[in-house]
Amino acid sequence: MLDGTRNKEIIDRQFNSFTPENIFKPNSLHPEENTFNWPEADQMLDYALSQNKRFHGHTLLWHNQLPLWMENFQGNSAEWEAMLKTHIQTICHHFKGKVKAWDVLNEAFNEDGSLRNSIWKQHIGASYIEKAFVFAHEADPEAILFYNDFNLALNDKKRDAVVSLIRNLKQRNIPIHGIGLQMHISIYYPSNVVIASAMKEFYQLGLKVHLSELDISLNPRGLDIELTDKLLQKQAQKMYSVSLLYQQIPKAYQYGITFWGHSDVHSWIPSFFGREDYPLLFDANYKAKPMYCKFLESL
Ligand code: 9MR
Repeated sequence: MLDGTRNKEIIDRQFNSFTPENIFKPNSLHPEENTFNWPEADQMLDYALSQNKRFHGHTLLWHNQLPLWMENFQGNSAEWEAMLKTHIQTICHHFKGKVKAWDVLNEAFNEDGSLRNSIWKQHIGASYIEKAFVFAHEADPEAILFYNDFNLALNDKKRDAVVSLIRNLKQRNIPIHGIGLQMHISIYYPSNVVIASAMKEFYQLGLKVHLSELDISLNPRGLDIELTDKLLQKQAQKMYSVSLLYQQIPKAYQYGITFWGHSDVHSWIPSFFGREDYPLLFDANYKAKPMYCKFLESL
């Protein structure tokens, strides 16, 4: 039986920043063209703020978790752009002054470095990216705006594509302030050297670095595993190294580390990949794992 009190206690006591895993995504916040769904989102946000947490909005745009009406939207490119603007600005206006930062755009690139053929690219063209950042900035000039993606440390081609996009946006003064390096990593890879050099490449562009969506898989290949202390210690060590490397970034470029959940029982990984795994700080009984202890030790 899951202990709700303990769950709440962990959330309240152990973290200083809050990111909604799903309810700020387009299908949840904007389910029909003229309907925005605020109550659940407001409730979560108000709770987080009442506990003095920073709130990170995830995510204004993505190719997944889109509402059907948006996928089926009919119109020319000007109408698509107007729809994109309304989507972004209605949401940013609603949460203005409360959501500190937004993942404006999530996972816009393919693994080979080409731009994903999302509905936005198809109907507006590649310029949808700069438009999205400009729209968000117009609606909430104080918000810190992020591009967020996975495998940016592991995959040079994808990282190079994102770096060149960001360089281009910055040269033209498009408001982009941070990079979310999704840390869906494992005890085996990417190496610490590769993670450190990816962080450096992005902060040297003048971006705040967010180690976002962190979880450390013990079983990336989906084998039959036995959960041994040795595996848990390896995971703890990886956490320790990543945290220390992060702290070597100049303070002005540190935005924070976000875990993709707190207890193994809530992780997206086992059900999504259909494998046994234990990627988070607390076990299924909300007991702190070695990963938690080493993380604390690193701070
Ligand atoms: O953790 C999220 C899970 O509950 C959802 O079912 C899933 C839907 O695709 O999205 C998960 O979160 C994703 C995040 O929004 C973007 N990066 C990848 C994450 C894991 O899929």
